Formats: sequence, C-alpha cells, structure tokens
Amino acid sequence: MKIIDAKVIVCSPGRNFVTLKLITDQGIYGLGDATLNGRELAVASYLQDHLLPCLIGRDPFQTEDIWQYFYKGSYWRRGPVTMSAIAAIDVALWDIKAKSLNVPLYQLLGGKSREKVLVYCHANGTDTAHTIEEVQKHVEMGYQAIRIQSGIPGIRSAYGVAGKGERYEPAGRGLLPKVTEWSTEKYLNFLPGLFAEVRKAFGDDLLLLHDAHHRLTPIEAARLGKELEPFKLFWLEDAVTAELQEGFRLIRKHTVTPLAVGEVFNSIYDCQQLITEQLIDYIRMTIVHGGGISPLLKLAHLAELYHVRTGFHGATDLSPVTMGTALHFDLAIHNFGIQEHMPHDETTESVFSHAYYFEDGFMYPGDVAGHGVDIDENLAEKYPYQPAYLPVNRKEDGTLFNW
Ligand code: GCO
Ligand code: MG
Repeated sequence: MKIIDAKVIVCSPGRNFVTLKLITDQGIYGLGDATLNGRELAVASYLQDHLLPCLIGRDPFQTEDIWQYFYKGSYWRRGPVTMSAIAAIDVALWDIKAKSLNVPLYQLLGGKSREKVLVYCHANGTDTAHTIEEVQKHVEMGYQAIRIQSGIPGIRSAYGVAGKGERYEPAGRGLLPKVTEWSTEKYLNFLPGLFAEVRKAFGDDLLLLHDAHHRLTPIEAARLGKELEPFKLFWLEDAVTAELQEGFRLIRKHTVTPLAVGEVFNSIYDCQQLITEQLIDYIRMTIVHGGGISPLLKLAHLAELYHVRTGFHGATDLSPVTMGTALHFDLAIHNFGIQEHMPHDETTESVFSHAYYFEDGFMYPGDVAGHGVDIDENLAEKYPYQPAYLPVNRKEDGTLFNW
C-alpha cells in the first residue's frame, strides 16, 4: 500500500480546525487533526510545504519509521507547530492501518481495557450561584465528573467563564487578541468558598475538578491545594506553568490535592521529571499536540510505571478527529484516568461526522473501523478560515501575565 495524495483542509465551522487527509492507492484514506489554537496556519504550512512532499510514495503501515523520519529527520525537534503536524500524519496513518485491517483503532492499541471512558465536562458561571446552576444542569445530563470555574468578585474576566447563556470558547475571532484581567489574591481568597458551596449543594460523590490555568507560583499553588483538601478534588489542573518541572516538588511537599498538568506539552521530555519523581497524578498532553498516537503510547507506558494516569485535554479546539482518536486510546491503555469532554457546537458537528457518543457520564469510541471520524469536505469549504486568537492576560497594574 502507498500514500498517493495528501490534503490539508483548513476550515472554520464554529471555530478553526486544520485537518489532514492522507489518501492511498487502495482507495482507503486516513484523517488526522493538526489544529493549534490561534496558530493554525503555521501548522498548515509546516505540513503542506515541508512534510507532505516527503510522504508521497511511503507505506502507511510504517507508523514508527515515518514518525522518526519527521521527528529526527527534520533536525529541529519538538515545539507545538512541529509536533501538531507530525501528530496529524501519525493519526492519519493509524486510521489507515485500522481501516485496512477492518478493526476499530483501539484493537491496535492493546484492545479494550475497559468498556467505557469516564469523562468530565465544564460547569462555569459568572458567580457562585450561577456556577451551582450550571453544575446542576450537567448533573442532570448524567455527568459524574465536573470541572468548576467561576467569575471572581473584583476581576473583570476570569479564565474559563462565559457570559450568561453563551458557550465558553477561548479563541476570540478578530485581528487582535482580547485582553483579560487577573488578580491572584482575589482568586485565592474566593476559590475555597466556591468549592465549599458546591460540596454543600451536591455532596461528596460528584467528582470535582478545577483548572488554575498556569496562574500561580508553586507556593501559592501549595496554599490553594491545602485549602481545597476538605473538598476532595479529583484534580487541580495547571496550578503553575510547568517549564520548571522541579517547581512541582514544592507543591507536592505541602498538599495531597491531586495534580494534573500537560495540555501545552508536546514531548515526553516536557514531563519526564514530573513523571519519574511522581510529582503529578495525571498527565494531560494529548494526541494532537504531543506528536500523535505513537509517542503517546510510549508516554502512557512510562507514566504507568510511576502511578501517573492519563487525563487528556479535550477542549473544543481539539477537533472531533482528536476526540475520536483519544477515546480509542483511553479505552485501550491500562493507566487511563479521565477524559475531558467539551462538546463541539452544531456547526462543527455538521462538518465532522463521528462514531463516538456520550451516554450516562461515559463516552464510547464506537465500533467502526479506524478512529471513526470523517469530514464533509464540501461543507467544510463553506466555512473558510477566520483569524482568531487566544486572549492575553494582564494583572490589574498592567503587567503581562500567563493566560
Ligand atoms: C482546558 C483548557 C482549555 C485551553 C484551550 C486553549 O483545560 O480545557 O485549559 O480551555 O485554554 O484549549 O486552546
Ligand atoms: Mg486546562
């Protein structure tokens, strides 16, 4: 079997997505996601101009050699643009392999280790009362694990919160990034009270998560983790920026609140210390930004040795192709923890059809051959790319801060 053609499809059905389609001489094709939120065109060009010309004529079953060819063979390693592009190729190849063997992808990754995939959704409100209403809504939908974010008194635009009646979408369309505002002091003073109210309203069984979105120092994260202990979080996510992996030692010394990190990582080397020193509990680097299925299998197996479980990123900027692929992965690996599920809007769903589905708090990848996600290219053309950026964040005095 040979790859005879490759297409990069950039579209914006509700938000921007970059999708790779690899076509073989036997008529079987595979799809991969290459979306990097706010930097989409850089990945599209990296694929189109630099990688795809080297792929034509290759045997799609050689997933490992092709991965190494693009990783080691470029000389310039790592980085989100490079790794998202390689991920798209890798996922499309695994999709082709599973389709030509006529098996669902999970069968090639170890087979089913479980029957269904536990997912968490987002409940976000403008204040505590609104957040509790949102939690209630998601409990009624059957979710057993919920990420809680809320507006914070005195801060104009906290992370993860939409206006009333709107969906939360981090990337704003427009030619310049939106500027949001931040105060660590106000956040730290507010958050334990929010979780106290949520526990009071819903009891102890609901799994609760929270994303600090890279905004604390290790000692601030340690204080937060300690103060949240009575509310038994499933995890506290991205408490600090993680370029300094040893920073997590300090958090760990002070709190038993479980820690998750890694949605912005793109290499096993971004987290090898976090994993081997057991400084985290969940690793969030997922298929699209981590270079694809091939390296993520290695990462998951390394993590398994150190009691670290997976908790893959699954916001709406990860396309249905990544969601479908991740669900096969989640079903197969032994040390799966939880999967983020932020449902796509109707326009996205109209362009990407998929075999995966949600039922009673769990997701299922579906049993069709491959990863089970497809794209309607004609419809995709009706939604051309629109410039969009993630926000930038400033402290109240104007200092540029982590978003
Ligand atoms: C999450 C994330 C997202 C990111 C977004 C950036 O935990 O789901 O933090 O909300 O901010 O995916 O593109
Ligand atoms: Mg996050």
